[in-house]
Amino acid sequence: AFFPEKKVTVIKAPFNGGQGKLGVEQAPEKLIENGLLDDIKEQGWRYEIEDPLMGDDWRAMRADASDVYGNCKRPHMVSEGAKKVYEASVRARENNTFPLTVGGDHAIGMATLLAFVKKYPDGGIIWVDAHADINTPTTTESGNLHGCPVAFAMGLDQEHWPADFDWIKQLGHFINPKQIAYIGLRDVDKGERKILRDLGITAFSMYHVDKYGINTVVQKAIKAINPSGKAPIHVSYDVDGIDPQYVAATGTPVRGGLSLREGLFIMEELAASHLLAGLDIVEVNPALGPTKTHTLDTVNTGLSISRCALGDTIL
Ligand code: HAR
Ligand code: MN
Ligand code: MN
Ligand code: MN
Repeated sequence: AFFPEKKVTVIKAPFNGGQGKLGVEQAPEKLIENGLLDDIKEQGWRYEIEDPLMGDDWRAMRADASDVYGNCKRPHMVSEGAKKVYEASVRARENNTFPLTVGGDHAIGMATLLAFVKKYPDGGIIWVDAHADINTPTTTESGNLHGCPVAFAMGLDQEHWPADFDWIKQLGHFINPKQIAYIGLRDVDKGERKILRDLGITAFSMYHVDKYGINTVVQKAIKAINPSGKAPIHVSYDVDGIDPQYVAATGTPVRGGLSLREGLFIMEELAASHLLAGLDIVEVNPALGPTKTHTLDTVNTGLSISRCALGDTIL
């Protein structure tokens, strides 16, 4: 087992700089209010909390209109947020605790992935999402950096990176295209499609989920990123991978997503494999539910993802 002490580090990442909508920064508190920590305890884990973004004036950083580089919106803010989440994630990895990072928007995924491969250079990554989040500063159409974290973690298009991200170049490690697999894709930009093809990245869209079924897709994904069958696996879970009928309170909902059960099965299966070694839960935006019920459904979906991840046994 990777976590003999059964201890979780809950990394709060109330970050909103990777996209345009306010409210996503409220998610860590909302998840905690609704029982995240009690769930962790009930499942037999101890926990500690890291709050790496505390103390900085993110509101002011967000308001700084000069923080633009080419197409990229708020590169300085995103870099600062990612750096702090990276440092907290590295600490958790050094202590051999299970990092459960709660966003915030998905821009912070670059940080959790980079910390994961620092500890486990041959680890596998599963990215559950409607989106591929592999735009580069050159390909991004929206300029929102939550659409780019995988490209930064891979070191793609470095010539065009804002200087704010020099710290990533200096780490001396990136993730490798062979070590990541996607599940749930259904809204991929043209430039992203080309990157996925050119780099031969394993990607299971909703088409594949329908064609093969979620169990086969998860097995194929694990095999692709973890040929030895022994490497740890980190999951970066964008809740918009799940259909908006269950997850309405999110910034970029896309119809035709994973059912709630398919979405939870992914985590149940990874927990059962004993390979799961870290989880991000991102893009819950409590401000965006059309009704309170929608928001609560979304928050509860996030909590269910966490419980499935930490549950050793299913019954
Ligand atoms: N591909 C689009 C872009 O780059 C949309 C990205 C939406 N991102 C997230 N993360 N919600 O998955 O802007
Ligand atoms: Mn800067
Ligand atoms: Mn998404
Ligand atoms: Mn995402």
